Amino acid sequence: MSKLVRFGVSLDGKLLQRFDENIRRKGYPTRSKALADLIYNSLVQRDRLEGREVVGTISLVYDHRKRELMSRLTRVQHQFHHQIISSQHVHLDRHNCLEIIIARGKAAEIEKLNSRLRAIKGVKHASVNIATAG
Ligand code: NI
Repeated sequence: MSKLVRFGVSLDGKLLQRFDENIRRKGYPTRSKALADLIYNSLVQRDRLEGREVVGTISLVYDHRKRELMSRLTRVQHQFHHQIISSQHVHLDRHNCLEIIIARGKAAEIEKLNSRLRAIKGVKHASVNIATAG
């Protein structure tokens, strides 16, 4: 962590009001923390466009009884074996499973992996979270 720098921001009053409401809803302790997150996320977004190396997690929820779902999931993951570092499987209840996949590589590739997994019939939820190390 580098040192904190203070700077002034001029903002439309209405916009600031909406920003503050949003901060309250999301439970941020301060405006500074919320602003830092916004800036960070927009930079991550830019890195994504620049095709830099990132790490990401993909969360999936599915019903394991769905026909061929397990073999399809495995097939897609093997196609992305260069990107996938690790995965964890949790049996949520009698039929539903949660799978967390950790991947590293170009953001576009990780997004593509997520899309391919999401497209498999029987996958109820799929979300991707991208982060950079620097
Ligand atoms: Ni399971």
